Amino acid sequence: GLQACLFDLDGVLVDTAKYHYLAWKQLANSLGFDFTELQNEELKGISRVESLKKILTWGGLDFPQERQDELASLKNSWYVEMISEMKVDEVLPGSFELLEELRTNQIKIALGSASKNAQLILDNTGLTPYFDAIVDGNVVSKSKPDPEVFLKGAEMLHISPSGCVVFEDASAGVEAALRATMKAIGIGSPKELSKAHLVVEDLTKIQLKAIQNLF
Ligand code: G16
Ligand code: MG
Repeated sequence: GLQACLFDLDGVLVDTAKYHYLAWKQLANSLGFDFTELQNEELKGISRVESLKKILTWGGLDFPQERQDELASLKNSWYVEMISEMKVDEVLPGSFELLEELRTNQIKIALGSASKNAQLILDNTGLTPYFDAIVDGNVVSKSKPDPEVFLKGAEMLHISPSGCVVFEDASAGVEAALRATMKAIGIGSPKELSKAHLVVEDLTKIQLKAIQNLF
């Protein structure tokens, strides 16, 4: 049965994608090109270095690794400035209610995010106290769809993958959950997340009963 829930951060609990987009856009503009919000969709769930590589390709540019590292940390400094202002009201609807319900029912809770800034976001939005384990971009070496981020989470909770459910908004994240042999609940469009066991619009649309029914 259900023993633990693992949450992606961006796109599931908070909407930090808009800040990533603004910061990457600022970087692209400073290099003399632009990219669309549709292209930005491809960056969701992808690590910082991989995102930069994609963006440079869109701009028809290539730089030595050293310069790429500089550009990535420049983007990150702008991004960190934006998320430093985040408050509790930026937590997506249904998040606190679901986390409370899980806690009341002794279901373990972990974070499985690609972001190296996850702790700052959790702290600023009041989410930190809900988490029994935090796995973020500082501790994983392989990006989603590799299952490492979720397998590490289950391991830290001392729970077998078969008792875990993952909440994900990115198809690479759903794939990572399936490769970890966990249940996957997609947050967003059923078309893009068709591999998930269940897809809901947002966390207001899911209750403990429905999660337990996946087992
Ligand atoms: C998030 C975002 C990605 C971002 C990645 C790394 O992942 O969806 O767009 O590139 O983290 O973020 P940072 O530059 O802060 O390390 P997730 O896994 O929480 O959806
Ligand atoms: Mg996400």
